[in-house]
Amino acid sequence: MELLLTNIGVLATPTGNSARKGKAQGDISIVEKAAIGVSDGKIAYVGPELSSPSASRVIDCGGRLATPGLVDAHTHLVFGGWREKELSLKLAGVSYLDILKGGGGILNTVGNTRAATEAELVEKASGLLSDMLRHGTTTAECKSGYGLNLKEELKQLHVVDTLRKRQSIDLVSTFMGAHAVPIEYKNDREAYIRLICEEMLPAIAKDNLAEYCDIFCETAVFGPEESARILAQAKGLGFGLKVHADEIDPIGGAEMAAAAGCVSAEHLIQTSDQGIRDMAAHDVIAVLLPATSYYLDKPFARARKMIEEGVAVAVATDFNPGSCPNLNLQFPMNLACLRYRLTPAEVLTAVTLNAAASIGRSETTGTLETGKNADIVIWEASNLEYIYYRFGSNLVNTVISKGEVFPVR
Ligand code: IZC
Ligand code: ZN
Repeated sequence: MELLLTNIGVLATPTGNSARKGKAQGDISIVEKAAIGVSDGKIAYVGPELSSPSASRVIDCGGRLATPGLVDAHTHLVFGGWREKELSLKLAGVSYLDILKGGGGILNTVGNTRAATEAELVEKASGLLSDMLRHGTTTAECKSGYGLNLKEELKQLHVVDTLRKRQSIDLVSTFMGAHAVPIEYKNDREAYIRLICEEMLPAIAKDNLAEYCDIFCETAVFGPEESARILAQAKGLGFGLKVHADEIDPIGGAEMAAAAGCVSAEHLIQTSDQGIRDMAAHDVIAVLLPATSYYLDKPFARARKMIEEGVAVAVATDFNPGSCPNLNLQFPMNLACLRYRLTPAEVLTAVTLNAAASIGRSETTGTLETGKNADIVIWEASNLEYIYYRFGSNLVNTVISKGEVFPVR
C-alpha cells in the first residue's frame, strides 16, 4: 500500500453505489478505531486497525473523524468579476429577479465573463478550486451559462477541461446556455432557444464538453414548456438532464423535471407537494442549496418532507457570484442540519454519496469503501456531530484526493 491512515477515531460513511433515500439516507456506517489503506489512488482497505500494517507512508490521524471527500454537486465555478455591488441593492430591498430584469445579476456576470480571456478564467477558477479543496471538496460539478453564445459557452467549458488536468478536484461539466436570455435576444427569446437547441447543444455534444444540460426554469427566465423543449433536445443528444426548479416562484419546475427524465432538480425552495411526489416516483434527486436561501433571505426547501416522501436529498453550495458567493460546503452542511432539520448522518449522505449520484460519480466516489477513489477528509473533530456544531471555522485537518495528501492544518 502506498498510504495508510491509522488511528482514525471515528470513520463515518454512507455505503453503496447509488443514491440513498427515505430512512436509508440516514443509515451510515460508523467504525471506531479504524484504518484506511490506499493503493493507486484507490481505497484498498477500510476497517479496524491492522495488526501489522505495511505501507510506504503512514499518517497517524490522532483519533480524528474521517469521512468521504465532499462532493459539491452544484456550482457556477467559472466566471469573470464579482457582484458585491449588488449587496447595497439587496439591502435596499431590490429582489434577485428585479436586478436581473434591470440587466444586472447574471447578465452583469455574462459581460465580465465574455470580457475575460480563457487564461484569466483558468487562473481565477484555479484559485477558487484550491480554496474548495482546503474546505474538503474533492469532486465538483461546474455549470457554464455566463457566455450565452456558442463561442463564449465553449470558452467556459474549455476552462473546465483545462482545470481538470491541472488540479486535484474531479470536475463534472454541465452546459447551462439556458441560464438567461442574453441582451442581444431580449426581443426574440424564441431565436435564442433555437440557437441553444440547433447550434449550441449539438456543438457541445460533438466535442464532448459537458455531461449534463441544466436550465434556469424560473419566472421571467425560461418557463416549464420552454425548459422541457430544450431538455428533450439535450436528451436526444445524450446529455444527462438537470434543472434549477422552483427556486423563487412555484412554477411547476419539479413536476416538469420528473416528466422530462431529469437526474436531478435543484433548489426546490417552493416545490409543491405534487412536485415532491413526482420526483419520488421518477427517482429525481433533490439537490438542495440552503446557503442560497440564507443569502437571498428566502425560505428553506422542505427537505424533511422530501426524505419522508422517498426523494434522495443532496446538498451543495450553489457557489456563484450572485445568489451564493460561498464555496465552503461546511456552511450549507450546517444549515441543512439546523434549518432543514436533517440529522448529521442524513447530511453526510447528502454531501457525499447522494451528491455523487446526482452527477454520475457514485460508482467511483462518495463513500469510504474498497475500490472507490481515495477521496477522504480527516476532520479537526473526534465525532460526526462536532462538524455541524462548530460552524464558522474550517474544520478540515487533511484532505486526500485520489490518494494525494493535502495537509490543511
Ligand atoms: O449568477 O446569479 N440562480 N443562477 C440561478 C444563479 C443563481 C447564478 C447567478
Ligand atoms: Zn445554480
